[in-house]
Amino acid sequence: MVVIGAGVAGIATAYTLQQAGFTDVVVLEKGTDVGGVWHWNRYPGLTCDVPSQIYQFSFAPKADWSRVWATGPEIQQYHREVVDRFGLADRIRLDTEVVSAEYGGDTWTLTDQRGGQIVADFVICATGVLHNPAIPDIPGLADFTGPVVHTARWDDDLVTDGRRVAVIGTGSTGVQVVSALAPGARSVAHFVRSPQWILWAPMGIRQPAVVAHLLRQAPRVHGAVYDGLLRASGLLADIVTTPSWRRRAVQAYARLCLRLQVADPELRAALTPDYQPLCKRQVVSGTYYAALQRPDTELVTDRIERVTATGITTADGRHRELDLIVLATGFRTHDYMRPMRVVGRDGITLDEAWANGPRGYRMTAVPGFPNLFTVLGPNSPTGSISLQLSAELTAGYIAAWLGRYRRGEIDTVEVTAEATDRFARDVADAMGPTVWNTGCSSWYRTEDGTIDLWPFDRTTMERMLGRPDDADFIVTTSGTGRPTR
Ligand code: N01
Repeated sequence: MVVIGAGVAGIATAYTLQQAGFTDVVVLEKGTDVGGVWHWNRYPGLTCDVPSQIYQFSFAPKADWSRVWATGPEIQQYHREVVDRFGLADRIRLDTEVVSAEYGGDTWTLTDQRGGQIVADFVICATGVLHNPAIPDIPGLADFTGPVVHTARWDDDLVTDGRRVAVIGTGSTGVQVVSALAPGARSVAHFVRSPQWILWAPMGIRQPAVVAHLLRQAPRVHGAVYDGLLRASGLLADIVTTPSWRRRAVQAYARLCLRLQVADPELRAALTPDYQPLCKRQVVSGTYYAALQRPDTELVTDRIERVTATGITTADGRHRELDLIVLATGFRTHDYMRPMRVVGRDGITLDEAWANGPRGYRMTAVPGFPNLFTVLGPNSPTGSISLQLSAELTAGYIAAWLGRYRRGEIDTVEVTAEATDRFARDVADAMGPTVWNTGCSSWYRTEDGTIDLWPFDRTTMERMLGRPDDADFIVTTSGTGRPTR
């Protein structure tokens, strides 16, 4: 069987399958390293805005994070260590991009970028969400004579100190990169189309050495800390999914952060979003508002009209001379395993199946695509539940199907369209009262307007992924126990 992707989802899957006794597993990864987003994102200021003691695999607790919110490089190092520690490296083929996956005769044939082929009984797409950079269609962008870099493809040789830098976009990434570049750059112009609410948190705080010592000495305490944080994230799920005083309190805090940190009424007005806090993926920062108020940093809310050879012209006719343009413009978040060409049963392509947006059953199965599963697939950007836990639960669910295959109980398994539609209806109903549905544009929305998130709590996720629900699947069987490919 083949797992595509060696990021958070792929590592969780490889580990889970190994624990379940599957030895014939190959992980194909297009990057030159494991880690997924943590390999591809190397922009200055990269920090995880989820506390590290929960941003980790349940099976690989790390006691000695250097900071409460770890930096990108430390998280990436953690992924390498996990892969080594659990002996997963031998299964992973780096620099191997799957360009097509085609189903026929009960098997999948995968082709990589060099034309190499591999045949598999099962394919598990752990290809990520924040994966394909979104490059904005701004007139003249190609004419700029200086460097133009997307944050997810940062060039380590890029010099920013002493330069006039433009940063376009104000999601979690734009806010981090502006904060990091402002102190060294000659100037930073932050081009913001829609301002974001920003929750203040002391993101640079160190994790005291004594904590690491304690957690190492007492693994049970470490486990209790992890469980406690999981429970605390349940509170976050409640806040985003259910209107209540708790949601209003967090929203009031977001407004307070702006009021307390930005004194100038004009700047504050320009930074005030026209939608509710928490509606978009919430940005957390302890440094952004301060960075923006430096004399050499500027907020630009006028629409970008065009990029010229030497800078950016805005709709008010002003032209700013620049040395470097940073695109913090996010990702094509609904691509999932695309641009890989995926061809399922009866020649149906994933593009055809998803013509109206990505659609999957319980984040993991797609009608028309037998013996194919996704980990962190549609509806999996949870917005509130640990991604690692979501990936581990999904991998366990898939392992249950694979176990049935190994025992000869099934040959093929495919989710029904009816079950997938029912799941989509349940998701849509549950989305109603969520904060994501209160009127903002965000990367959570698909082209047809649905919200591609998980609107349920963790208990529901655990129940839905607890064990396969046969009634929702079509299985075929010839009844022969077999080794797997
Ligand atoms: O991307 P985004 P991101 N002209 O899509 C703007 C995770 N993450 O990379 O809102 C001008 O949020 C766009 O403007 P608008 C986290 O889940 C995690 O920042 O469309 N502007 C928006 O401001 C996060 O949510 C960490 O009007 C244009 C921005 O670009 C996710 O990654 C750290 C434009 C895109 O924001 C994505 O965040 C970093 C255009 N043509 C990221 N096109 C952690 O700490 C787009 N924009 C874990």
